[in-house]
Amino acid sequence: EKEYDFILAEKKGKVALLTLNRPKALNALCNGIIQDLIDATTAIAADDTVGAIVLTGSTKAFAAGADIKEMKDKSFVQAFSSNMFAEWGHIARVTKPIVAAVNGYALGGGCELMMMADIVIAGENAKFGQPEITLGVIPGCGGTQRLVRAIGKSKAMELVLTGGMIDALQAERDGLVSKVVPAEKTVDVALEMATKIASYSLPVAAAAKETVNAAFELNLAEGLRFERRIFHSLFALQDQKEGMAAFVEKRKPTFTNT
Ligand code: CO8
Repeated sequence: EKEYDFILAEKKGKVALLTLNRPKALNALCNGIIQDLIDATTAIAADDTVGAIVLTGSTKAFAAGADIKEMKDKSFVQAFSSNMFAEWGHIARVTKPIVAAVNGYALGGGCELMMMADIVIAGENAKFGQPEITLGVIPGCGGTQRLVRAIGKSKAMELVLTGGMIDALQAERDGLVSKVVPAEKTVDVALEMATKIASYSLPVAAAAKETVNAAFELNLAEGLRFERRIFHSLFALQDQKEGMAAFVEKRKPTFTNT
């Protein structure tokens, strides 16, 4: 377990629990938080004992967006030549499954970070929105792209163009989150789900994640072909032999990530 400035990183069995921890600014996503997240997920990638990640914030805020104070005086040239926010893509490329446990505000970059996770568990008090238009900008980290794929054009347009918020139940109806639970249970439910995911073969879970994510990039014929090829490749794993043998022998499988 390593110390970070802006996040807490703990191991709960086979799950890494990452907690955004910048309470004074409602977890506004300054460069330091992002760097900590990149460093922590890089360490997790190299750790065979971790099978899944839970990403959470505080009771009041998952994250209230990119840090407005940090970016407000930037010039176009500074934004462009530093390719501002490009480094966020790292989180979307993490190969281990990420369950986001969201309480309170998930706004702007906070909502965008959440959409880089694979599954979202929301507390009843969660609120989601893309308020960038109220600041004179637009979403810059997937809010115009992932949100449309998640909830469709009209609902995404409404959030992006009005800057308004939706609550947890609306987000569940819209398909932005998979489950709504009492706020005090959000992290436990996410940990339970991540623990289940981490009990399976690591390479198989990574293959499942990559293949589902390919649905966002590929047309149907290419996606089905990609799926079938990945499926074929899993027959090279000991864990496929073990999983199927265990079924036939009516016992629990012991996966070895090989
Ligand atoms: N950036 C910097 N500081 C923030 C942010 C933020 N996004 N959000 C809150 N804070 C700070 C406040 O300034 C305040 O600090 P201080 O005490 O020093 O004044 C502290 O957090 C507490 O906030 P409030 O007093 O405002 O708390 P309230 O409970 O009254 O209100 C809200 C909570 C409604 C969430 C309110 O804080 C708010 O509207 N925040 C801004 C939300 C927003 O507009 N987010 C979008 C940011 S822009 C963005 O994300 C662009 C994305 C581009 C790509 C992103 C990639 C990461």
